[in-house]
Amino acid sequence: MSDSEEESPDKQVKIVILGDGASGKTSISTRYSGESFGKLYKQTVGVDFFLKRIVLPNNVHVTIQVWDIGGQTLGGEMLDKYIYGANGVLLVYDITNANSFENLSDWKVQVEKLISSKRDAKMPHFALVANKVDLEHLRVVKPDKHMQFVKDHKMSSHFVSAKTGDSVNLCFKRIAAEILNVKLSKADLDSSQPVVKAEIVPSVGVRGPSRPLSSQRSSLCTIQ
Ligand SMILES: Nc1nc2c(ncn2[C@@H]2O[C@H](COP(=O)(O)OP(=O)(O)O)[C@@H](O)[C@H]2O)c(=O)[nH]1
Ligand SMILES: [Mg+2]
Repeated sequence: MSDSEEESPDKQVKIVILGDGASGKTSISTRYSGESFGKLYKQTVGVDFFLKRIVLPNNVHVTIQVWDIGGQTLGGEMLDKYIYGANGVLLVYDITNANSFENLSDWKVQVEKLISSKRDAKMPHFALVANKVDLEHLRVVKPDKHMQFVKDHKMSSHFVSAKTGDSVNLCFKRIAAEILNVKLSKADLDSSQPVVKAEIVPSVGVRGPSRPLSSQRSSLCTIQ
């Protein structure tokens, strides 16, 4: 399984999580960071991030950086730094809170504006993430509204529960695969099983047990 591990460096994918307060951004990232082999979570002036390694089909090794904004308001300048270099943006809403859904188009417009104002920046992959599907009985955002949004904005579509862990791994796996143009098999897509292999890699500034990640850059993880 690990025969080619030393041969090619991991691909790097930066994913940022946006959405209204209490939609479950932190819960989703905590769930994703903690599900496999412990977690390493670091707070940098209100922004939490962690790195997680997964293996996609064809032995594509990926280090995913997941960025979760802390409790602060995400102002323009802060958002700019936060989304800098992002390959993927999760727009998270709470299915029991209509406002959290309505506000997502503003989040998206803000990100698009910031990115298109930069000459060399590439538009990230956008993913619509409906969280708290365990609260189906309290749902106020109908799935067809969700699907219409996905269609209108050409996004990928995800239904998760950070509480139960339902589809959280799959969500990140699908997004990473899409960003890297890796095809997932039907079995991969159907499965809500944990990823084939995942581990948390040491954070920036901490030396890894085996090999340092050549592409770890502290500048990526510093927000002032
Ligand atoms: N039932 C349920 N509660 C959730 C879920 N995700 C988050 N919560 C709760 O929603 C609240 C806000 O979550 P949090 O992750 O802090 O939201 P954030 O402000 O977007 O980071 C907390 O009380 C969580 O326990 C979920 O999937 N199901
Ligand atoms: Mg939070």
